[in-house]
Amino acid sequence: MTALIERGVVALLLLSVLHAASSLSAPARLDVDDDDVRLSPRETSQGEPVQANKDQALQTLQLRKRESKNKKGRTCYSTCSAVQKHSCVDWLNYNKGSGIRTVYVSGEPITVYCDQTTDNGGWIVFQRRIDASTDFFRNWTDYRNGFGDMERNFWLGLDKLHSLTTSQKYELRVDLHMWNSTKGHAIYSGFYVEGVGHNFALQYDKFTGGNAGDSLWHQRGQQFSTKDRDHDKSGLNCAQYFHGAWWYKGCHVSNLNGEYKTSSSAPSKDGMNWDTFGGVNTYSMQFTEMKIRPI
Ligand SMILES: [Ca+2]
Repeated sequence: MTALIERGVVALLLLSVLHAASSLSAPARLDVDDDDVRLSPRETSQGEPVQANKDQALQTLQLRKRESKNKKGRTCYSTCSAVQKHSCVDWLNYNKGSGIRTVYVSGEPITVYCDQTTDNGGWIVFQRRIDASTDFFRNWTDYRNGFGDMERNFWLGLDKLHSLTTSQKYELRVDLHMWNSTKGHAIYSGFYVEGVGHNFALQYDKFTGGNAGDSLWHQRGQQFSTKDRDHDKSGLNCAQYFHGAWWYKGCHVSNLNGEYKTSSSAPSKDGMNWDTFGGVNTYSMQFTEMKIRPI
C-alpha cells in the first residue's frame, strides 16, 4: 500500500516536471493585427524566446500593413486593382479585355474605351462610327464634351483628348473598313491636340505607315471646326459644307466625322472620306475608329 502511494507521488511529481518543461518550451502565442503587436500577460513574462517571436511578428505585421495599403489603394504594385491607370496599356497589364475603363490624368478620372486586340492592344479609342444611328453633325460644345455610346458610335471629346495627349507622348492609329470588308489603317507618331486656346489644333510628328496611306497631311496644324465655329482657312464654312467637324483647312483630304452613308454607292462628297483609301469625294467608310497609345 505504502509502495503504491509512493509510486503515485512519484508519478505526480513526474507529471508536474513534464508540465513545467512543456510550458517553458511551448512557443509564445502572439496576437498580431494591422495596428500593433499584443502579447498575452502570461507570455510577456517569459523573456528572450518571446522577444525573438516578437521580432518575427513585427515582420509579419509590416507585411500585412503593406498588403492592407494595397487593398486601400494608398500604396500599390503592378498587381493591385486599386492603382490608378493612366492609359489602356496600364489596363492591358491588369485586364486584357477590351471595354470601358477609367484612366487618370493628373489625378482626374476620364472614362474611355480600351481596344485591347488591335496590334497587341493598349489603345484608347476616341472616335468610332459603325452605323448611321448617331448624329455626328453637331456643334462646338458637343465636340468639346463628347457624345454617343462608347460601345457603339461616339466621340470622346476634345477637352479629354487634349488632356490625354499632352500628359504623355502618344501615337495615333486610324482604322478604316470599306463596305467590301477591305481594311486599312494609318499610324502617326507624336500625336496631340492643342488646348481650347488654340481651338484644339491637330499636331503630330509624322506619318509612320499603314496601308490606308496619309490623309491627314492637309489637316496637320489646323484648328478644329464645327458648323457653328468656323476656324478653317477657306471662304466656305467647311464643317457646314461637308456635314462634319474636323481639322479643316481649305477644306480637307479626310472627313471621318462626316455623314454616315448606308452603302458604298451613296453620294459621298460629305461622307466619311479618306483620300488615300477610297477617295476624298468618292467613297464613304463602313467603319472607322481613331485611337491613341503611349509611345
Ligand atoms: Ca471658313
